[in-house]
Amino acid sequence: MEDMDKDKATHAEMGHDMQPRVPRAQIVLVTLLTLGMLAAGILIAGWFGDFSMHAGTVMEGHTMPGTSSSSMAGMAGSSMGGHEMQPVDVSQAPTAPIFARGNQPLEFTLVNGVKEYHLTPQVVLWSILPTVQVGAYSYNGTVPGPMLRLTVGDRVRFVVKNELPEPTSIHWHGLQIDNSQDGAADVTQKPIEPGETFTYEWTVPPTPGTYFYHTHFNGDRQQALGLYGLLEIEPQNPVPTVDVDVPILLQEWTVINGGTFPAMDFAGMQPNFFTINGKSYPETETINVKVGQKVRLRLVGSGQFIHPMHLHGQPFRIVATDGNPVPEGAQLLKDTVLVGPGERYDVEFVARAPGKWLFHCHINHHITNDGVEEQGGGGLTMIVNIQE
Ligand SMILES: [Cu+2]
Repeated sequence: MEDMDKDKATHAEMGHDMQPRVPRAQIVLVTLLTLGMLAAGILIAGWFGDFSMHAGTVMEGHTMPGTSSSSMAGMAGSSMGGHEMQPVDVSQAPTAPIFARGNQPLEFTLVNGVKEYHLTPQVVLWSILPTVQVGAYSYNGTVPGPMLRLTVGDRVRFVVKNELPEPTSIHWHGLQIDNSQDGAADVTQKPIEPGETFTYEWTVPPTPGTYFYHTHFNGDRQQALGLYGLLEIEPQNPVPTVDVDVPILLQEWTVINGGTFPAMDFAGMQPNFFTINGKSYPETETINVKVGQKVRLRLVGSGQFIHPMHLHGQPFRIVATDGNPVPEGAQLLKDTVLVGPGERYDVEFVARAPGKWLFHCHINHHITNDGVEEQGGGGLTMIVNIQE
C-alpha cells in the first residue's frame, strides 16, 4: 500500500496527473489568441499577396499556372536583360494577303554575268492562321523569306535595302565564302542602318545542299520575328533523285493580347504559336504523294527552340546533315530527329502505305495553337497524304 501511494505522489509531481493544473480560463484565452492570429494572417496575405485568377489564366477549362500568355502578359512592356519588351510596332506595316506563302523562288536579273537578287527586310502583318496575325520581321514581305536556289560556281549579288526600324545584316548560314561577306554585324561589317542599302557578292561554293540565310544583328529578336529564308545550293547539272522535295522551316511565336514578341526561352518568353514555313496547322501545307514515290524533307532549325520531328507510319533515312551528304553506310534510319537551332537535316523515305500520315513535333505543346488542338493538332503539324 505504501508503495502504491508513493507511486501516486511521484506521478503527480511529474505532472502526469490527469487533472489539468492550468486554469480553464487561460486555455480559452490562448485558443482565442491563436485563432485570432490565424485569421489576421489570412487577411494580411489576402491584402498584400495576389491570389486572384487573371484573365487568360484559364484556357479551355485548364488552369495554366505560370505559363503561356497569362504570366507573360505582366512581362510585356517591362525591361528584361536589357531588352525593352514591347510588341512589334505594326502601325506602318502592310498586311500580307492571307493566302501568301513563304519559300517562293526569288527571281534574279543578270548583270554583267552576275545573278543579282534583291532582299528587303521589312515589317509585315503576317497570317499564321486565318484568325491569328503576327507582326513579323520579313524578307520581301513573307515568312520565311523567298527561297534562294543557287548553282555551284555562280557569281551572285544580293542588294539588301533595310526597311526595318532598326539596323540589320544577312548571314549566309553554313556557306564557305569570303569572310568580308559573312554578314556578322559589328564583326565583319557595320550593321545596315534603317533606310540604307548594302550589297553582298560572292561565288556559290562547290557544296550542294540545304542551307539558310538569316539576320545577324540582334538575332534573338530579329530571327525570332521571322528574318530567315531557305538557301539551296544545287550542282551544275542537277539530276532529280526524289519525286517530292519539301522544305520545312520551323519557328516559334509569342503572341500576347494581339501583340507579337520574339519567343525567347531564357528570357521567360515562352512561345504559344508555332509555324512550319510560316503557317500553323491546319494551315500548313499537305504533302500529296503516291505509294512508291520518294519524298525528301529539308528540315531547317530556323527558330530558337529544339523540335523532335516525328513521322507516323514509317521511318526515314537521314541523307544529309548541315548541307553535308551522309555516306550511305552511315545513314541512320529513324522516325524522329531532333532539329536544333541552326541545324539542317535532309531526310528521305519512299511512301509505303495509303492514308493521312502525320509529321509533327513531339513536344506536344508545340502541336497546339495557344494551347488548343484543332483538327487533331496545331502548330508544328503537317499531313503526308499518301494515295494508291
Ligand atoms: Cu517542337
